[in-house]
Amino acid sequence: MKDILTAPFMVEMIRTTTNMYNHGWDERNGGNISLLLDETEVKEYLDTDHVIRSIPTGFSAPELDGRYFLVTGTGKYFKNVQYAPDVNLGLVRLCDGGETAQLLWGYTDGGKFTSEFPAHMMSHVARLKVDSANRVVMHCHPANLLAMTYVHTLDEREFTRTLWQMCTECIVVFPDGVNVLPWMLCGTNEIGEATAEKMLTARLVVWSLHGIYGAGKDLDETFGLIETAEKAAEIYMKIAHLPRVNTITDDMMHQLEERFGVKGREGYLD
Ligand code: 2HA
Ligand code: ZN
Repeated sequence: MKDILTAPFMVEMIRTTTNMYNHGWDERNGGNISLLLDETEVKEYLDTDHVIRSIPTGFSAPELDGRYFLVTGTGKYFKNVQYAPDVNLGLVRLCDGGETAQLLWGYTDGGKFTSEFPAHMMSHVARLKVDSANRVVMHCHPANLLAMTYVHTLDEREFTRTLWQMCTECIVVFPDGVNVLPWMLCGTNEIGEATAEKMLTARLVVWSLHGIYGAGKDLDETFGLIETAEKAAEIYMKIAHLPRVNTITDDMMHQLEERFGVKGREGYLD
């Protein structure tokens, strides 16, 4: 059996949580990540018959029965993942229709998965319906996106259009735009269901006055997605209070669509 700390998925998870912390997106215990793994890759590192303990999830997700996830722990700091991955991360397999998570590795201090586990698992179900290559759900608290939800309308079309106008490449990176949830109590099945519903039409879901969710095929791509939206929000927060002299017009965005072979969300461009 190979050392799980050398597994590419583990190395990438450690690098990503560290990088996110260094970006200031994950203060204290802020943020969480879940990464869907293939059973064959897990079996290279773990005896999958050896269940350390079983943890009730509090929701059902029959679509994910038997699936493996590497997940950040509740109350744990992204800052510390690199120093003690086995305490701050856990590898679980869902069973009983998603109602139980079998711990196969990690959470060695007796901990468990993130409080946002419902939002993560329900979002995986939603994204897998529209993109079978989806593997990652990522949540964090980037300052400018968060700030923007205090001063910008939460209308999804308007929010998306503003972000697209802030950097030329935005419409290319997230042509499906950004969906927006109003403030809701975090850590609940309700916000999980609402997030998953929004994930059916976009890979980015803003939680107003809280943070953002991103989804993608790997950690690098999902990080880059949030990074791009956050950069756009940063530009917005720099210019929102100033007279706008120039902007990226809808005509320019149509040129980008053609050049890069993408299609902006239906009805979002004039
Ligand atoms: O657990 O970000 O939304 C930390 C969070 C909860
Ligand atoms: Zn959060």
